[in-house]
Amino acid sequence: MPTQKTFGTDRGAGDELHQNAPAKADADARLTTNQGIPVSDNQNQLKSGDRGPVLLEDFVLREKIFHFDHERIPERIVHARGSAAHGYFELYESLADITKADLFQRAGEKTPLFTRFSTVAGGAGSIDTPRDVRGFAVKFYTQEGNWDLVGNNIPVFFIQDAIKFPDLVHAVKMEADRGYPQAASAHDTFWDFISLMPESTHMIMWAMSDRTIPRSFATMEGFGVHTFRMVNAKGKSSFVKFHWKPKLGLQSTIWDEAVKIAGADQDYQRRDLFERIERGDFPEWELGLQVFDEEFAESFEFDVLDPTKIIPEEVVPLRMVGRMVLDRWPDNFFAETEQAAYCPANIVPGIDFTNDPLLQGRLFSYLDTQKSRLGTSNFHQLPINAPKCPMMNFQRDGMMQMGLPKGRANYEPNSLNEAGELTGPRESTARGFRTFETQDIANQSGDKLRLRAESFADHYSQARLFFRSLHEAEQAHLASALVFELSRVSLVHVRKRVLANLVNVDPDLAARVADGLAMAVPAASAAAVQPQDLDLSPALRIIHGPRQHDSLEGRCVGIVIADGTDGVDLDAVVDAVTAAKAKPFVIAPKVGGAKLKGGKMRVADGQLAGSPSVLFDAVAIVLSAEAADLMTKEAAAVQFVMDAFGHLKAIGASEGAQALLDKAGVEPDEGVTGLDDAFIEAASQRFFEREPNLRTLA
Ligand code: HDD
Repeated sequence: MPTQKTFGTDRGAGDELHQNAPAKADADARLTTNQGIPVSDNQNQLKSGDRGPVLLEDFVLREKIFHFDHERIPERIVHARGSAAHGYFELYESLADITKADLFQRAGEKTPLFTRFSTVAGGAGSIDTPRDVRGFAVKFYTQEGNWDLVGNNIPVFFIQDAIKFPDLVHAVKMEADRGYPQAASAHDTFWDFISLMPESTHMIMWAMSDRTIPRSFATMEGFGVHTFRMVNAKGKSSFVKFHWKPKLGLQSTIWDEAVKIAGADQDYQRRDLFERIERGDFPEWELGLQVFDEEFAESFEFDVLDPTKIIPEEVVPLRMVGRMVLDRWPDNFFAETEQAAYCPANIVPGIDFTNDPLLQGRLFSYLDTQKSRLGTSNFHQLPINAPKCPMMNFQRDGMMQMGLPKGRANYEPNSLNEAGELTGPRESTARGFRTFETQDIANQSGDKLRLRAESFADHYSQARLFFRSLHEAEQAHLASALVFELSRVSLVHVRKRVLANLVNVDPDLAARVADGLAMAVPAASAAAVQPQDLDLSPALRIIHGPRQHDSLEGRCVGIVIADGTDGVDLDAVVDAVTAAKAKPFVIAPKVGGAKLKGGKMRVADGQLAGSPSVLFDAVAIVLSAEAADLMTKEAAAVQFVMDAFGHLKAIGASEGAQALLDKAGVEPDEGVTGLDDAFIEAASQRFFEREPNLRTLA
C-alpha cells in the first residue's frame, strides 16, 4: 500500500505558490469552506494514492467547484456591458418650491448614489466602443427610499410604446439564425425594423451622430428621457425633464478611431472611469431640470408624453440644481456593478410618473427582469440595492431571505402587545408616497383603446431639427455613419426604405447618403404629418455648441520618447500637461524606458506597439533626429503619428521628429505645433477643418 503524501502545505506544486505569495497581512487568517471548516490543502484534490483516482468524499473540492460552476448569473437582456461607480449628489439650492422630495430640500446636502453606464446591444463581454446608445442609470439612496433615474445619453428613444421594445431589441442584437454581429447596429435586421418604424427617425439621427461614439463616460450627457412630475408639499404638480451635463463638456471620438480603440483596448471606457477615480479626477455632472406647467404642455407643438420628442433648451431653459460626483470605485465588480438592480418604478415622495406609454411599460419590465436575473424576490436585500434609510414592512420569506425578522407579528395592523395597542410599522398618510391625483393633460383617461395618440404622429420635424442644428462636421459624420451602416445592409429594399424616410428629414441628407451608397434618391415615404421647419437648437451641437470643452483638463496626452530624447524637452511637456490638469502618458519603444540624452534612463508608462495614439486626446513626439530616422522604419511609430493626424488631434513635435512626421504624411496646420505653449493650447481641441482632406465623408 502506497504511503499517503500531502502536497501543497509543505512541498510539491503548492510550495512555489506559497513562496511567491506576499507576506500575510493576518497570520491567523484561515482559509475555510463556506461552512467555516478550516481547509488544510488548497492545492491538491483528495486522491487514493498519489496518482488517483479522486475520491468523491472530497467535500472541499466539491464545494469549491460547485460554487464556481454557478458563478455567472444571467446577464442583462439589454445594457449587459456596463461599469459603475459610487458617489454623491450635492444640492445647490432647495427645490421645495417644486418638490417635496427629501433629497431636494436642503442646500448643500449630499445624497449617496451609485451610477452605472452601459452600452445597449452587446453582451457583458463585448467592447466598450461600438456605435451605440449609452445607458446612464443613477440610484440615489435618499432618506425616503431609493430613487432610480434610469436614463440614456440621448434624450429621446426609438419607440413610443413599450410593446415594441422586445421587437426593437431582437432586431438590434445579433441575428437569430447566425449569432452575429455582436454589439453593432450595422446589419439587416436592425435597419429592416427601423425602416418600418418611422417613429424611430428622430432617435436614428442621434444614434448616427457623434453622441454614440463618446470619448469617455465622463464626457457624455445623461437624460431621464420621459417627462416626469415633481409635486410640492402643497400638492402642486410641475412637469420635469432631467438632464445630466458633464463638467468636462461633450467629447466624442472619430468613427475610425472608435473602431481602432476596440482593437487596442476593449475596456477603454471602463478603464478610463476607473483611472479617473484612481487619480482623483472625479467625474462630475450637473443636474439640470426643465420644469414646465400644464399651460406650456398644452401649448407646446409636440406631446410631452411622447418619448421620441425633446423640448429644446432654448424653449425651456435648464435650471441647474446640483452636481453628481463619482469618487469611489466598487470594491467588487460582481457584487455591486453586476448585481445592481435599477428600476424606473423606484420613485420617492415628491416625484411621480406621467402617462408616457413607454415609461409605463418600463415600470413593469425592470422588476420582472430582476427576479429572473438575480433569482429571488429578495434582491433588494443585496447591499448595493438595499436602501440606506430605515426599511420596514411585513413582506416575508422567499428564496435567499437574508434578514432575520423577529417577533410574532407578520401582518398589519396588529395589536399583539400586552396593552392591546397597534404596534409595528404603519402606513403614513403624511409622509407616504401618494400618487398625484389631479386630472390634467398628462393624466387623462378614457375608453380602453389600443391606439397611438394623434399627437404622437409627427415623426420627422424633430429629426430635421436635430440634423440641421448640428455643426457641419457633425452633419458629415452623421451622413457618413448612415452610409456605413446601410452599406452593411444587404437587403436593397431596406436601404431604399430608409432613404425614403430620410427624404422627409432633409432632402440634402438623403441625397448625400444615397450618393454614398451609389443609389438613386427615392420619393419621400408617406408621412402621417408633414414635417415642419422648427427654430434650430444650438444646444444640440457638440462642436462649437454650449458644452464644447475648451480646456486640457481631464484629457490624456501621449508623449513618445526614445533613446536620445532631450530630457529637458520631455520634462517641460510633462510639466505643462500636468499643470493644465491633464494626464501625461510617456510611451517608449520598450516599457522599461529609454536612455535620454546624457545617459539617464526614463521609465515609460507604456510600450509603443501597445499604446497607439487612439488612446490619447493629443500627442507629443519628443525625439532626436537619429531616433526619428530609425522610427520611420517602425510601423507602430508611423501609424501612431498617422492616426493622431487622421483623428484630427494636436501633434506637438520636437524639431528632430520631423522625419517621422513626414513619413506619416502630416501636413502643417494649426494643430501641428512645436513643444511650446502653442501645443498645450492646441491639445484641447480637434482640428475638424483637416478632415475633408483626409477621408471621404458623405
Ligand atoms: Fe431599459 C435596462 C434605459 C426603455 C426594459 N434600460 C436598462 C438600463 C438602462 C435602461 C440605462 C440598464 C440599467 C443598469 O445599468 O442596470 N430603457 C432605458 C431607457 C429607456 C428604456 C432610457 C427609454 C426611455 N427598457 C426600456 C423599455 C423596456 C426596458 C421600453 C421594456 C418594456 N431595460 C429594460 C430591462 C432592463 C433594462 C429589460 C435590462 C436589465 C435590467 O432592466 O435591469 O428591464
